[in-house]
Amino acid sequence: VMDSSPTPSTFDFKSYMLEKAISVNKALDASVSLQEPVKIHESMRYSLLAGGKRVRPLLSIAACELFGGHEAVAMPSACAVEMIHTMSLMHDDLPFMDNDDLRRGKPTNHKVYGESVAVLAGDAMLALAAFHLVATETRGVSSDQVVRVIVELAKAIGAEGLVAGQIVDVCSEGDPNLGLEDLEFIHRSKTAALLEGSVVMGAILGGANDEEVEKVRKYARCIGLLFQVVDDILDVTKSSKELGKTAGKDLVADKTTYPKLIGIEKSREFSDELKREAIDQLAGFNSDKTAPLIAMANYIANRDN
Ligand code: GRG
Repeated sequence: VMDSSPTPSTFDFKSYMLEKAISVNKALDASVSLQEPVKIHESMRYSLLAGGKRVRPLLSIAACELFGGHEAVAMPSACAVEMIHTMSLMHDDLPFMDNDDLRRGKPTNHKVYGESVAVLAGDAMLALAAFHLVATETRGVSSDQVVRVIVELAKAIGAEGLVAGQIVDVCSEGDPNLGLEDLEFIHRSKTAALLEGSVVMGAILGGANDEEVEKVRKYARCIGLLFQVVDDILDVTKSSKELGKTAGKDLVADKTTYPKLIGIEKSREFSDELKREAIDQLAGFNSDKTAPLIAMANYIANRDN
């Protein structure tokens, strides 16, 4: 009997990622139409469809599939997490935040549409994400599950999540006394919280019980921090020119990073440890179905840009 389910040794992660990204892009394209007022919808579509690796939606879908849920069940919440991610980048790029001219290889939203539109398009996308979560109910998911999913996303976005990370980051810019604990708080909030939300939302929609949810939550927290530690290591190992930031902005010099605080060797050890801890969480599950999440941990650990 032919078995098409993935096993870690034969699993083709590249094809899996590509295939899922295509379905996510299709769903995102359908989620915002060019209706009136055209300007805001154009601006939303510009950033939402500008590319990006679609890591968060993919994590949601993979976590849902781990517990036997179908891709279609996780798709609305997968779109919602990508909307939140995109709007956070749009706001982060604004001149009074991180002031970036380029994002995903294209001019940033405010460079094309202006600052007011970029703020409002981000706000509208936040609201649109909520609509998509509720749309999940039409796909055979109970209202209890939907409520739990909404709570997860709200926690990941707000002053305990993305916003917490951003405010501490903004307020500590250039602070030479920023320590390891502060840095970890910023990373856990700015990056890990939404990755955690993405995985947990997918797991809930797939029918995971509380114990299972907590296991994948731990997996997600580890890969979230891993993502940032690897990012910090790459900051050191690749030239600042490649970072595509505003010319003249001194990026590497005044930024607190893991290598700066604990050195490159210890940073690499820490990232190995986080990867191992992430994969350990998946040990008790059906090994055929954990392949995408294991591959994702490896991908995040080994990426080179
Ligand atoms: C969320 C209400 C609300 C407000 C936004 C501005 C802000 C608050 C938060 C900023 C958060 C931020 C910039 C986090 C960094 C996230 C991160 C790791 C980005 C890179 O993610 P990738 O590599 O990017 O997945 P692509 O482009 O592939 O999607």
